[in-house]
Amino acid sequence: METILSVAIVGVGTNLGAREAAVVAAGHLLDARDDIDVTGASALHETKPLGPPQGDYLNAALRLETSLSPNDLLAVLLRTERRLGRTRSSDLRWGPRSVDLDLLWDERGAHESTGLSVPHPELPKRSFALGPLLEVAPELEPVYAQALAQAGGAPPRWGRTAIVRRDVFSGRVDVEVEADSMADACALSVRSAETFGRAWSTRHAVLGPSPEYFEEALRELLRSGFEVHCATISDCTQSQWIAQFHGRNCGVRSAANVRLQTTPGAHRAVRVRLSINPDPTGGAF
Ligand code: A4P
Ligand code: MG
Repeated sequence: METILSVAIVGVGTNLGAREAAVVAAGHLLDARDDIDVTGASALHETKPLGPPQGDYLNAALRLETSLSPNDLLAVLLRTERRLGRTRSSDLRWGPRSVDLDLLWDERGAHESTGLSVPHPELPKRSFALGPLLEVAPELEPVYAQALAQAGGAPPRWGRTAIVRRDVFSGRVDVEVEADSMADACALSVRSAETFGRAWSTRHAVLGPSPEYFEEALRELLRSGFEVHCATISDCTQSQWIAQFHGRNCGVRSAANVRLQTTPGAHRAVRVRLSINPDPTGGAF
């Protein structure tokens, strides 16, 4: 029997802990499921909190194709929040949260049941939800563009710049980034190394809380014949990280040097320098 897939738009909001890593990880965890394909992700937007005084949020939207019913999709979203270590610093309404996944819109139309209202009832009032939503679902402009204008327009895009250098002769890649937390910095640095575009498959490694584990896991993969050019931190509690690596089994073992150097950066920031040197004889770092 043919599976019917429906488009759903999920809003992601986070203002505690490793904010960027939480958004990226939410996308990866959802996409890893057989019954969900993540087909689009908006830019990240930094937004002022709605609700009691608290830190600024990062907001984004994900476009999904799913065979799940809206209720089953909501259950997956709530489970994914828990897997990402959702914590609340208080029980305040609209208080701070490490990750919040809301079902903003579903192509099957309005849906009301116990514990679920779609479209999200607050959507038309919130620029932090509407801006990202229209980026991944431009076909909804006729419905929501006016509401977005009334809510103050799309919030500013947020992004950290990564400095990526690649030596074409040796293949060595150096990435320097600065981010709010170690997990964010690692996620961003390895994601930037990936922009050199190679094919990947997936592997997982469970890591400890310190960056040395991350470095060692990457080195292991390269030794076993995987070219690793993307890694995401899919669980970033302080005691444990689960990293997801994407790479390609190139069949050629390489004893590549991987080095992750971390130093305190500017206000609230960690600076990470990731170096991947595919030729172990190509000189020391
Ligand atoms: N629920 C009903 N409909 C939905 C839906 N369409 N999507 C129920 C997701 N959940 C839905 O949510 C409470 C319950 O809402 C869920 O169990 C589900 O059954 P929650 O995430 O446990 O609690 P919450 O998020 O604190 O409550 P609420 O009212 O959903 O808050 P919102 O609307 O998610 O707002 N400021 C900025 N700048 N950016 C933000 O992202 N987010 C919030 C939270 C406040 N301020 C913000 C942001
Ligand atoms: Mg919510």
